[in-house]
Amino acid sequence: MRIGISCYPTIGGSGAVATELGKALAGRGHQVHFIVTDVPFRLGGFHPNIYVHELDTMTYPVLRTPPYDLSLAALMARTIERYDLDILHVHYALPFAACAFLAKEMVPDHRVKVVTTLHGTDVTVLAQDDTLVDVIRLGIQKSDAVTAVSDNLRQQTHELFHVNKDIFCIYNFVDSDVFRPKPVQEVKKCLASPEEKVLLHTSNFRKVKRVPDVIRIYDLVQRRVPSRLVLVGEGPELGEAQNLVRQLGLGGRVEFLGKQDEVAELFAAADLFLLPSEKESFGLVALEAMSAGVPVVGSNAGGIPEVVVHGQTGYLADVGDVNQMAAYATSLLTDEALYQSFSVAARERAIHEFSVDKQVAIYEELYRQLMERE
Ligand code: GMT
Repeated sequence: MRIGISCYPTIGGSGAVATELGKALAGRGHQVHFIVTDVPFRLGGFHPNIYVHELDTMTYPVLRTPPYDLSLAALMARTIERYDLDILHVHYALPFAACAFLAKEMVPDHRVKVVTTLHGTDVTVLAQDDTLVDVIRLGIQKSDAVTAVSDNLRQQTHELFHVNKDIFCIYNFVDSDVFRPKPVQEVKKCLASPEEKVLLHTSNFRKVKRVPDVIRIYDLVQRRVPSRLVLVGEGPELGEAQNLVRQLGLGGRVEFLGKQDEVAELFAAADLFLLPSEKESFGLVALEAMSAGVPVVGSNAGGIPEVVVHGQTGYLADVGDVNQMAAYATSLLTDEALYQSFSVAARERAIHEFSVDKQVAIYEELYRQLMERE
């Protein structure tokens, strides 16, 4: 098949999933065309069967803002025609599904089918903006198929948009050869001393991630467990997080590593992953942690319970209940037998339920069904 993929190429779960999907499809012999504003961050080196079409936006003094969405739609249309795409798979309703709709209108005789994957923020956050609701709904409604990365997101989309359309839940996936428990003593040595545990959190430090809760949980845990907290990522709440660390006197034990491209080694060096988010459609980072054999303690928001099994691969509590989350974390980190059983179960679940092969085959089947449709 010839498949176009559009996504946000910057660091983030949706871009990671879209890029890994493209790589996996190319590895299965499909021709993949990324239609993007930048080379996707997870693309890595050269991959046979992968083409990258980068958007060049026009600037002109009269235009206060470059017509980015329109240029993207035009590039999609051109790529559909030039490479005779069978499928255009866009990740995020906004702006990509709307752009794909426009692109299709530009090539009305072409049989290309549009698949939109909803990743969460497009539905749970952007839909709160009245001015965007109709555009998101249009993109969803006009797609040939719509998927959501969790059942929770699928349901929420129906509740918020009342779209008259089937939405299929296709879970995200993880490469368990990349995210795997490894003897990463070198990395671990840089993060903590041998007797200390490492608690990890990675995110884009937006409010929905509740990074202050991560720090408060750690503050309670470190009173009983010799440990360090490692924070990876950057975003609007970074300053507040740094202030809180200072206020709580945790300066020497909390490490802010900033944005990191290669996180697999950090996951492998961690003992526990914290994800106390207010909203989370899936929680790809939780899956990556589990794949590395790292149990997760977090909130039961959104799709997280579909990934992390409470009491088996981690523990979940209500959003904001830092005392409960800290108690769970402490119990895992102080009971070696319990910890080992969670670690093994976490990796097994990642391998069996969320493998690349399993989930990518589901996307391929969806593409095939659409191509057979007139
Ligand atoms: O979590 C974010 O803020 C980033 C966001 C994105 O657009 O990349 O992540 C969303 O998509 C990921 C991949 O499907 C999911 O794992 C995240 O749960 C989801 N984030 C939210 O729903 C807040």
